[in-house]
Amino acid sequence: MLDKSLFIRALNKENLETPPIWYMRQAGRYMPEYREVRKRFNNFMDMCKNPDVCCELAMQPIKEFKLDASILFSDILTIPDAFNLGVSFVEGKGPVFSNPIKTKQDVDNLPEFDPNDLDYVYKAVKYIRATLPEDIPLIGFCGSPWTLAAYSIEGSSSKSFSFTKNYIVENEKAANIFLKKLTNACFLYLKEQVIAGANAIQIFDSWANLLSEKEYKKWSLQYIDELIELLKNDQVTSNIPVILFAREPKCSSSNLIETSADCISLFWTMRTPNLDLMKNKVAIQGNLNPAILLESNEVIKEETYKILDMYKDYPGYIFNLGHGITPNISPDKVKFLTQLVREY
Ligand code: 1CP
Repeated sequence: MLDKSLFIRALNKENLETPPIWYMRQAGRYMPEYREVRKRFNNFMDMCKNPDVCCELAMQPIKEFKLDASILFSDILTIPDAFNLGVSFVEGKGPVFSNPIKTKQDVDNLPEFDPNDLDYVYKAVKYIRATLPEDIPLIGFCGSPWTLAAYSIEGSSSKSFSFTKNYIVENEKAANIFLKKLTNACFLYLKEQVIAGANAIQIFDSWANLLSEKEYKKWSLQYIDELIELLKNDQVTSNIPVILFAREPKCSSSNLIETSADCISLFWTMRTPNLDLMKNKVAIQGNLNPAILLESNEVIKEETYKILDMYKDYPGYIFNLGHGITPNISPDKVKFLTQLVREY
């Protein structure tokens, strides 16, 4: 049943009449139904640790917009939390770590990652899979090792992540050991998500933009590559399609396809990828600028058609935004956009 879903067929690089649609951050603060549930929790992480609530939240956009894929409701920072770095979310500030990585000894002193610590996530996967219509695939996810390291070293979000950039230069060996530990943790975590029922995987490299092309290969792409190799060489996960999203990487899309990712999720500034190079090698996902959803319906239509025209003959195309839906976007615009793509 799932093999015939538009989303899985697109990931298998089939050319389809209508592209499947889902949105990064499709569940979240822009939805009034989400805000209603969110009120019941002080700390966002407590909400993530409640599988029933995660299931309810993942289903909200599926019910509202009839999308072609669902994504696990959780966060990328569950892994640093399982390493005992003390993750919480502070209103107006975002994630804050009570116990971040500050020295090279902090890496040596990390506990061994135990995938069972994240049982609450696998339970959420199980509940969502059991609740979804049979033909709607469920996407499991993790942050890239680099993105998780950046938050864990910085201890919070940041514009420049200057402490992190300094740390990796000053403590190169420890930084590499930490990235390796995160890579193994991501693998074990994703494998458990697949066992629980995830049908595809997305890796979010949300802080790819911090690194130059050369640094990007060294500090991020190398570990993403290793992670995907681990997945492709494991019996449980080898057939699960992997989508790689990188936020405004300084490398070209041809570097991204050198990994074994099945699909590249393009950031919205990547407007003219070399399609001949990517064709039959990877599926493509993306990449409308989310800010277009703040414009009039005419502008939304014009910009969406530009993208649909560009990919109409591409074998394996998934419609999505070039980054997540932001809290200021109206659900009516998401509805309008979804209809527009379906009627194209
Ligand atoms: O207060 C609130 O209500 C919390 C808002 C929120 C939500 C709804 C956060 C905090 N995380 C999430 C859910 C989430 N995060 C999902 C599942 C929902 C869905 O997609 O439908 C997913 C896949 C994520 C992934 C995530 N978390 C990323 C990667 C995607 C991206 O946007 O680049 C990142 C970078 C995070 C970290 C994070 N979590 C939350 C915030 C506010 C942030 C960003 C902090 C920053 O700006 O650095």
